[in-house]
Amino acid sequence: MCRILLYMFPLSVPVSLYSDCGGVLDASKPGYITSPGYPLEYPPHQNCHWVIQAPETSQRIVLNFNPHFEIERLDCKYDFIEIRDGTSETADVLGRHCSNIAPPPIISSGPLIQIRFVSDYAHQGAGFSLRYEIFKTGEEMMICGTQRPGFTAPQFILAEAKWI
Ligand SMILES: [Ca+2]
Repeated sequence: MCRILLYMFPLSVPVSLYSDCGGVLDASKPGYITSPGYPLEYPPHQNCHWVIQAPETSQRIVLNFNPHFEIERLDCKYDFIEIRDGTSETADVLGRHCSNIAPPPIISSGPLIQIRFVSDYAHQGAGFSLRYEIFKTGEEMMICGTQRPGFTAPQFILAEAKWI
């Protein structure tokens, strides 16, 4: 079957249709993963597999999904995105998603996370887009700190003092 297809579709077939999904990614710089063709309809018969890796064992990875999310529903049986907490095939499932509601942020417990995207032969959607980066526990606290009125008041006085 494969051989026949190769003969029928010589080298002019866009390679990206078959090879632009999956890979090993380094989380030391934030990046994006999308389903093939996003935000256009993903092709049928996809089986993409990504592994995202943080440089240090103490680090964790966070995935943030674009709200524009559309994967064939029906119990996430035929098309789905699945996230696992590690690289093994039996690693804990952090989420398996479909339909048009983007998952909330997903955080790994360690430095490795794997993502699978599967589609069957019929009924596609826009797919998904997610941003991956190293999870920083201090970030939320810093944001809260700068928003507190107690912090802005002294800064304001200092700024005025400079002008005088
Ligand atoms: Ca489908």
